[in-house]
Amino acid sequence: MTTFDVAVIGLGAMGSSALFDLARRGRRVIGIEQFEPGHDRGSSHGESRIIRLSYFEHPSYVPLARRAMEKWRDLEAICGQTILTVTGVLEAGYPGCPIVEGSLEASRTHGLDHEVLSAAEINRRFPAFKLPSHWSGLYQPDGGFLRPELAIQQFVRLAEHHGADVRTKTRVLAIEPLGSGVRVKTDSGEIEAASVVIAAGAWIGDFAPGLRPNLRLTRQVLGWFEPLKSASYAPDRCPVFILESEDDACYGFPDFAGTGVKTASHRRGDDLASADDLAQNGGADDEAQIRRMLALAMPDANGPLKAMRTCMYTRTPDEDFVIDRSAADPRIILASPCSGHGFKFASVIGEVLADLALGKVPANDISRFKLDRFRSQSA
Ligand code: PYC
Repeated sequence: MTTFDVAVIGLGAMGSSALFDLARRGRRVIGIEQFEPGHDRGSSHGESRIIRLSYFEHPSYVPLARRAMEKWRDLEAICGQTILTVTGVLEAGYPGCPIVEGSLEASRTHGLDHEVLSAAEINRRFPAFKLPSHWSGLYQPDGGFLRPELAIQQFVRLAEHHGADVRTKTRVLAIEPLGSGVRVKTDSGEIEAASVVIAAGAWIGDFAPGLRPNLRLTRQVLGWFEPLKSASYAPDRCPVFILESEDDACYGFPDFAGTGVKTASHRRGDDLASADDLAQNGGADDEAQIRRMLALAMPDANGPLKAMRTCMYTRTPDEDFVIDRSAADPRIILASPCSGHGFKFASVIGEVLADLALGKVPANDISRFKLDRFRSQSA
């Protein structure tokens, strides 16, 4: 039987990055993926993902975001492709809304570049927006968007270049701790590794049943709309945006690829019983829901529908990530429930996971993501 230093299960955002980091360090590593790298069945597809430094969720994410930014630039330098485009990020909403207040706190705590703007100032400066007059916002110039499918494919390609064994269309059936390592049984054979990183995204509960009660899988619908005034939505005029009304929070991207303005709700999402239940379609109700925010704050983006697609969030009760050793066996590392805001960190989380898998202490503080914050933690 082939033995490895580390087996990485799931080559989505976190797994592909960990695979690359380990392979680059010269480790014998295998990556196992049930579909193909960059597939559209999980949580890491859909053309664009946000990257931002001012982090409304909590200021303690900021050092991780800074390191993620460096690591994305590092990936670009190695692969020669543009993964990260800076457009600035605008967060705006009703007076006192948690997103703007949270970002302001993170900006002040960490001395980040930012501007606080009234609705009138935003509407004047960025013609993409017609925000209600009582709203206000925070603009961070250093944020922008990432290309998720391209990033994952590059991580996997580069990992293979450094000697990683990559098995796609291979389903993991069981993970069994042994005295000498961990056995991974797949539908096409078995391998053994000294440690295992489980980065299976929405499927992680299949391998860590103790974690499952703390996870909620939701179906998220992404919509692309043809802007009525296309010049206002070009990436040099329209920043990435996150907008918070009293009953929803939506995020979106300028029309950088000619595919339309992409918008989706961050708060809403129907529960899914299983990750295998995700259907690749949106319906009239989904479209109407997304259009409500466009009508309220960006009416010139509310043009003909160009596409709708779905993806999944794996939500924890506090919306913070899980990155920790399994309570059942410290050679098993769990990562990837990221509550819909994790992709931007994939570049640094790969480094963190590689450190954990090799028994090192990661340079970044990941104490916020520990399993023991859950009551049911026997993962
Ligand atoms: O990744 O920053 C993010 C994000 C916010 C809302 C949805 N994704």
